[in-house]
Amino acid sequence: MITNNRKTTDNLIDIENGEWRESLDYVLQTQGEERVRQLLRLLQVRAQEQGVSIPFTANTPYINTIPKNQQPVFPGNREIERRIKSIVRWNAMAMVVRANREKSGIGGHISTFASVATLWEIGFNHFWRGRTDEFLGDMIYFQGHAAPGVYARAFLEGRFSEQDLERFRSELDPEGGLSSYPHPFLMKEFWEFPTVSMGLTALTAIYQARFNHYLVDRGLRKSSGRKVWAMLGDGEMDEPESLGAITLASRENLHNLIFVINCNLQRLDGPVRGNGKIIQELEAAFRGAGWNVIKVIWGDDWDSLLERDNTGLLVKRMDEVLDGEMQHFTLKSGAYVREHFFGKYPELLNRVENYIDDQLGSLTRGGHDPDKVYAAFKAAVEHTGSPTVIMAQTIKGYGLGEAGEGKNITHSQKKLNEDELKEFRTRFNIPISDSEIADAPFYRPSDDSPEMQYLKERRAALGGSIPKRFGGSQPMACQTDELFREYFTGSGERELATTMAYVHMLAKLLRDPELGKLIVPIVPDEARTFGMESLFRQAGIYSHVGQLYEPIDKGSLLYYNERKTGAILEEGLSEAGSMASFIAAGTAYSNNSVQTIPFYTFYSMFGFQRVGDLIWQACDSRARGFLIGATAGRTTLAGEGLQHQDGHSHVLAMTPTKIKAYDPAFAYEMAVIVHDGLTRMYCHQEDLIYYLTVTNETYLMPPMPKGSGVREGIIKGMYKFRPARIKGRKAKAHLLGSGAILNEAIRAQEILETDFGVAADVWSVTSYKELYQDAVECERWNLLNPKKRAKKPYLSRLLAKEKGVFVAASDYMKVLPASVSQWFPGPLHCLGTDGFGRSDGREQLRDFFEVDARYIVIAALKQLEATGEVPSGTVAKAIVDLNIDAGKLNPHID
Ligand SMILES: Cc1ncc(C[n+]2csc(CCOP(=O)(O)OP(=O)(O)O)c2C)c(N)n1
Ligand SMILES: [Mg+2]
Repeated sequence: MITNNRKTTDNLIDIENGEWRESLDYVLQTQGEERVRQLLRLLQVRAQEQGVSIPFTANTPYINTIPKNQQPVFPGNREIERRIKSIVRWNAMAMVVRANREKSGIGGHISTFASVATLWEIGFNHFWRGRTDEFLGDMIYFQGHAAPGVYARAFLEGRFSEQDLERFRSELDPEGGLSSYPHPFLMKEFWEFPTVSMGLTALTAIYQARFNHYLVDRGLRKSSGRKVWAMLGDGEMDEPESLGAITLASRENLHNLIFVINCNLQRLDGPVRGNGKIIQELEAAFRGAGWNVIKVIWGDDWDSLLERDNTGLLVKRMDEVLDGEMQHFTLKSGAYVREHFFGKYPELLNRVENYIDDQLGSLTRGGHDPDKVYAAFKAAVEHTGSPTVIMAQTIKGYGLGEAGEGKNITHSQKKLNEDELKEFRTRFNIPISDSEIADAPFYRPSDDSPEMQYLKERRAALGGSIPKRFGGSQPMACQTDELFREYFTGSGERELATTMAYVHMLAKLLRDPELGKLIVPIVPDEARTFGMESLFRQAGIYSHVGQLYEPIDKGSLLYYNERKTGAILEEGLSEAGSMASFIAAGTAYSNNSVQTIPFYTFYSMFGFQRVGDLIWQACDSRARGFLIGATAGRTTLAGEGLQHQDGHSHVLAMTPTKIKAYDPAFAYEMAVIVHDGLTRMYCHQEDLIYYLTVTNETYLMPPMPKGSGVREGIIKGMYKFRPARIKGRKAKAHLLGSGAILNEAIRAQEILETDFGVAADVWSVTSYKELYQDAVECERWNLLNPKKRAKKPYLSRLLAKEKGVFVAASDYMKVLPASVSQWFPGPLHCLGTDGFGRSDGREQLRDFFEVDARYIVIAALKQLEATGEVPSGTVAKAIVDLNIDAGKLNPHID
């Protein structure tokens, strides 16, 4: 009886469900989509009014966003495109296999491109436009470790020879090789965007798309409809940077941006979400953030099953199947799919009773179906008002069969044995005979073959081959130092910090009729800290929509002024986003044919150590521009303590070779350096990045000392700032200071001369990195050219005639001066700020880190005592006289 009652209830529910569904179908057919949305919204509101809470879900069912009946007709020749794709697949695989035969362990990836080939081929044949005289081209960020697929296509297009492919990952071959991943630094005419540090692609692509709008809004480029495509991996989306800026993309209505996430459900070690569904998780995140989401999950052969799914049971099964289970459905037989996928519900099992096992075993994924992918790409390029993300389900290692298709080991598979090569060849129908197969030869059809004709015709129609990196835009005329002269004369009676001088200089450059329009000031919510708010009004804060509200401080001179033509990229609290903007602006000379000049000003602590990988990427991108680490110096930034006081960014700046790092003390030094940067980067077109630290300690800015070597010394890293005032003494010390600590060296000079009768020269060291690089260059040259006259490092030449002892003090770690100690003519004592910062005053900090004038004095006396130039006991006495606590905390360990 109970069973019968339940059955009746179930029946009624089924009937009711059917009626609601039919009503919806009817409304859709008669009144369209918008009316359906209205009604659903109405019901949702009504339910809420009655206290029925509807659980939030940003997910749509686990089916394709574009149903079969809305798919456009595929405009290409499916058969020829499949042939081309198969050949690209073969060559991409063969180049990795052969590279690893040649050099075991050289690496490379087969399975990623195998999964993404259809997505890319649809892009290459139908969507991705190259650069022409009229159009700058679309910007495609290729998933980095699928690079063999791009090389293989370039080979078919005749851009690379067989020998080139043989030299994949043999870059040091005398003929040059193909780099492992996309590196503009290594292949500057080919790759445009370095993409292989996971997470940075999504971030940089978003800011690139925004920067393209910025250029148009500032009047530097015409709107052209170019798109930014980021081809991403599903595992890669776990990097915080991947999702970290997606709300910016929707907020800024970046409909010029398209993400394509290759959802092969696997990463390196195993499934991305074995216990869940990565596509659904990402869908919720992107929809929540306001993106247009297009899911391409199932291939064509599922359509008829879905069309007959009147009860929604198939969709329910699709919704519940886990990604970890999907791997089984790839690897195992059709019988397994029948039993475990459809077999969960008897009704579903019935629906496939007319299917043979082979059909069920080969039910395709959306990302391998050209029609579905084409439909998604077309919808994405036509979409307006928001960015689009396409999530395409694919199979990792597609086509590798036993060698790794869908297996957890597939990411690292680099070798195929003869049988596996044969299987691959047969599956993709590549005309290579059994007798040749063992060599995994490359294959290119003849030029007059239908495949080659088609491929060339398609690329010609889309503006030529991609990727292609362009060298640059018109060099800027070399600047005289006219703009900078006012800084050479000193600040008179006015105390200034180098940050203030820098902001003054930036404001001046922004006002310059030639330079001003090219300068891109970037700042992450720290402009007021650096005293940059005067630029708000002068240059404006960029906002695509202008300012829709009246700013609260409108009445003030320095009000928060947002405008469409604003120059300042105020990125909010995102150092990573700011760096991404820096890269976009710093590569505009190549990627946008306009030579913009970024000045990215940030809290120096949150530069190299926070976004070091992006700085590395900027160098690989061949970006040019100025990085300004403000409120720098472990002891100069008082009060802020351990997490803010930077005493090591100059050490980190040693790592990327293309960074020129300076720690200027005075406004004139900064002026000389900025002038040099403008000249070398924008007039001589050198791919460099200038890093300058500036501080907030105010003091009098002296005029530039006279003498021919000063300017050269500033650029090369060191010059004599103030010679000893007492002459003819035996005891001689050289005090080297940098940044604000130069003032301590000047005070130490005074003490040494007045209290100890020791003559002391003061030197300003603007860049230990420059000194170091020059010296190691000379050493290297001397090593390799034993018969030629030895070169002398700048540092050795500068100090050749100097006698005495040397003390170097800076606000950075001791390793910085220690890196050049071997080129000093006498003993060098390094003082520096190793250790964690403290919140306290400048004076206390300099005592704590042992970098103030007193420590410079005792370090000099110590060495002079050792050489007998001051009487023994001098240091001990000085420690007492100068009130130094020898038992104090040790900054290195405490
Ligand atoms: C920051 C970073 N960490 C680690 C790696 C090494 N790595 C390269 S590819 C990869 C897995 C990528 O998986 P997924 O994004 O899903 O790409 P798929 O190969 O599956 O398409 C890893 C861990 C890297 N390149 N960058
Ligand atoms: Mg993956």
